[in-house]
Order: sequence, then structure tokens, then C-alpha cells
Amino acid sequence: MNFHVLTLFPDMIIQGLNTSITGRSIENGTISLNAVNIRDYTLNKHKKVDDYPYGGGAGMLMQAQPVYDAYRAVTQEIATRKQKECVHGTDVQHTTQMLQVKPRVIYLTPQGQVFKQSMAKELALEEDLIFLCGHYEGVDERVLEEIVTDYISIGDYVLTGGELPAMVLMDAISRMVPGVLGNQESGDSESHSNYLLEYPQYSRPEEWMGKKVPEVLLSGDHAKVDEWRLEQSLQRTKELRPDLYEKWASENEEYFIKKAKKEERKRRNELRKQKRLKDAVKIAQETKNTEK
Ligand code: 6GU
Repeated sequence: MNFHVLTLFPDMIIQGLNTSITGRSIENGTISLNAVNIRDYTLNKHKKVDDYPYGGGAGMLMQAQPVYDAYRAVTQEIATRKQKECVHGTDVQHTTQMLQVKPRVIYLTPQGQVFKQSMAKELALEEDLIFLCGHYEGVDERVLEEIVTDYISIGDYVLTGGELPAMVLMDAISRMVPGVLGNQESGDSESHSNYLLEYPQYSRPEEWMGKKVPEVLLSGDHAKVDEWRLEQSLQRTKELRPDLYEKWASENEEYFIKKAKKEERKRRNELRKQKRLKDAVKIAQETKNTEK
């Protein structure tokens, strides 16, 4: 995965992603980060990249020219890289096809579609992604029309710029790129629980401030542990995110059927046990009576 970020604050992006898991992935080449300073592409002799909006109004707008030229520099770089990759290949048809591909350009804006996990998964399939970070009051509409393919927001609140949202997206997308997380920590922790919140977790010691780790987690019975965790996830989600719970429930009807069957079996077994006990008592009583 190659991330390209068009921004007036490239240091912010580099600093933000060069740490922890994303940092490790950049270092080992699983993902790459190309932070491009839009200011480097302005033709204005004072390096200006913004101006007043026509029609008046508050604040300044990012102008079309530097944004477009920064975008062109990135797409040119991608095309050159692909060309080089093709020299080593043999399939000419495939080669031309690859060169025609236009990378997706994501503009971070509160007016966009609200970002969610399914979008992270989908975007992780791309080879290159270009993020355009606006600042000030926004960007000249004409360059947006020309280059942007996706308008994305990270929630219903307003930030000062698109840099933090771009980092949020890159973090979430990176987790879904094969090789970024270890085999153990698959990004698809949702594989068993697509919409569910995480279950509670505990580490050493077994008792802290008088609070004990739930018994089942010490049992070594993996099936029991899995069952307990799923139940905890369900409880939490039902209480904290009923909207997500409903989604999960509607997609996992068989879980509730199985659970109901299991509980019915348990109930019957209990009844049988009680009956056996009653019978035993009765027989004992009768024996006692005949002995008299
Ligand atoms: Cl993508 N940009 C800005 N400026 N503010 C936001 C946002 C994006 N998403 C939520 N608030």
C-alpha cells in the first residue's frame, strides 16, 4: 500500500505515522508514505497557496493551481513506478491496463460520507491512495471536481484541517493491509463478531485491588473461553451500541437458534436429573416402609 498525502503540513503526517505499528510497517516496506507539501508547487513568487473567496465570506481558500500541480506530480510518480514494474513483466496487455489506472483521491471533509470499517477494508485493496487535506475554509471547488473520487468525513464535528482525518484513515486502512498486523492479531478480529464491541480482557496478576480475573479465563478450556468472550461482547454491544447489536443479531440468527436449543437441552437434562432423584427418594422410602 502506497499512501500519498497532499498537505500544507507534511511534518504532521510524517510524525503521526512514523510511530508504533504504522511506523514499523513503513520501515519494513509493507506500506509507504509520501507526504507532499502543496506549497512546493505554487507558482506564486511569495509561495502563497490561498486567497479570498469570490463573493466574500470568512477566511481564505486553498487555490486550485498548487493543489492540481501537486496531484499531477504524484500521479506522474506513480505512472513512472508502474512503468518500471512493467519492464520486468511480459504481459503487454496487462501492462497498458495498469498504466491507465487512476488512483483514488480522497478529500477529507465534514461534508463527506462518514468513514467506517467496511470502507477501510475496501480501500486497503488499492495499491495507491492519494489523500487531499484541506485547510483554512476549504479548497477551490474546481480542482475538487477535477481530481477527487471520494469525499470522506470522520464524524459529525468540525476540525481545523484534513490532516488528522487523513491519519485516522491511513491507520485504519493499514491494519487491513496483509502483513501490517502479525498473524496472531488479524485485523479481522471482527471475523467472528463483525459489529461487536470487544470483550473485557485481563492480564497478571490474578487478583488486583481485591478484583479477581473471571474464573473461566483461568480454566484452560478454549471453547468455554470463546463462548464467554462472545457472550461478553454481545452484552456490551447490546447495552452500549444497540444499533450495532441489531445488525449483528440480524446476520447471526443461527447463533440464537443454537443457543436456544442448547438451553432447552440443559433444561431437559436438569428435569431428568430431578426426576431420577425423586424416583430414588421414592424407592428408598418404599424400601424403608417394607422393612418396617
Ligand atoms: Cl474529514 N475534515 C474536517 N476539517 N473536519 C472534520 C472531518 C474532516 N471529519 C470530521 N470533521
